[in-house]
Amino acid sequence: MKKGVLIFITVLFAGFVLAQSTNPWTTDASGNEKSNFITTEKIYIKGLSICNAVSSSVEIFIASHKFWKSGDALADIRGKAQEIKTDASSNIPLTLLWSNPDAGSYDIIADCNSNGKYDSLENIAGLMNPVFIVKGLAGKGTAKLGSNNPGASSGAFSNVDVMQINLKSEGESIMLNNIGLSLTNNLGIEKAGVYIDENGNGKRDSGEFETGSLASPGKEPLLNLNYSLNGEKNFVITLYFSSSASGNYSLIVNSISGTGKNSNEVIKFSSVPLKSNVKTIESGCIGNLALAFSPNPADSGASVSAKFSGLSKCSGKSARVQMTPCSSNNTKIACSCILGDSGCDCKFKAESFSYIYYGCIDKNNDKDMADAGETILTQLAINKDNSVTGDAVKDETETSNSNPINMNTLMIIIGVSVFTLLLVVILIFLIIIASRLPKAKKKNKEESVEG
Ligand SMILES: [Ca+2]
Ligand SMILES: [Ca+2]
Ligand SMILES: [Ca+2]
Repeated sequence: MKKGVLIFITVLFAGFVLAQSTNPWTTDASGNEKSNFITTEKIYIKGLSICNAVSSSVEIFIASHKFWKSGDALADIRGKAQEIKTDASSNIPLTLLWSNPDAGSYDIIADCNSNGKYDSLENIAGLMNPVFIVKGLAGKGTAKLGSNNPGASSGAFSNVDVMQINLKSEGESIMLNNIGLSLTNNLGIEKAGVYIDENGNGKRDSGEFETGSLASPGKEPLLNLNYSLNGEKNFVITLYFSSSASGNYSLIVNSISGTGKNSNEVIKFSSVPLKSNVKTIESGCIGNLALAFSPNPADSGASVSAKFSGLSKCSGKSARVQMTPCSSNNTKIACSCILGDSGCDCKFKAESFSYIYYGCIDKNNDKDMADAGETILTQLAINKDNSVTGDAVKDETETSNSNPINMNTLMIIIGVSVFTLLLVVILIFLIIIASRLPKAKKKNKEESVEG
């Protein structure tokens, strides 16, 4: 091939006289112009009056599409430029250009003067658009229930991990777009969420992020996701319930959709629908009892408001503030109230000393106040100026020291008193017996003498 000064046939002129959109242009194996390929297709090239009529061959570069400037270095995406023999009229006959193309957008540059650089007018490709595009083959997405998919269960839950799904992308990364669900019952569901189950245990743990959610979902909600799936990953679908929720809840995953990162194709995951187990939500009392006093600290003898909170589904239940432990039989109740939807308030008179009070409720109706969330300890401090004992009580041990006589102490006192009384009675009884004994002996003697 001749090097040096060459006279170029201008791109514009060649493009104008040709039916093809670029010169040279890409084709299929039969020589039909084609500019969109997939990675499994072979790409061919044809051209007309390339560079000039003098040269018998031309160096063709394939490079990623860009806006070329004169002097830009040429590097072929295939590793090496391709020298193609031209015919007597400098036409490029139908020639195989790339047999195993990579996905991307490309330009074709004929390096007419063989200097390894792009020179003005050499770029026979279109300026703004790539000469040809290669798309990756659309990947594959498969879904299945996770190996730690939650089983059926029941309880007064406020939220439940209902399903673990295992998603897998093959061929390319898939940007997850959405999950289509069917809820057997959506009454009382406040939110549906999808979490990345990093440790694969089928539960939503702290630090496992939400990748999609929907408030107040209907019966057929579509949950939008935002996650790039590359390989295999577990996800947990969680339902959140309001205090009015009760009954059986389950869901069906009807569709999972994403977009292929290379192919840009919509990918529908196979192996759906997937069905969850049934979760039974009991309309019980849930949450942990919280108790706050106002004012706190208070003046000695002041009216103090006790506010219960932290519970849901507990309407109608009685909560109380007492000075003795919730589990003790001898309750000394400061005040009590009936819970509404968001708690309840009651008032009592502050003692003259700081004190740690017990907040008590029987959430599960088992006649004790010893279950989780049924007891709370809250201190009411007394302002120093009005305080009899001064410092606030620090803990329960100290509390018992500064509290008034409790029932146990009273019982001990009564016990000791009864015991003492009994001893006195026995002593008196013994004295009487002892004083009558000599007389009886004397009488017996007299009777035996008479006999
Ligand atoms: Ca050149
Ligand atoms: Ca987890
Ligand atoms: Ca209980």
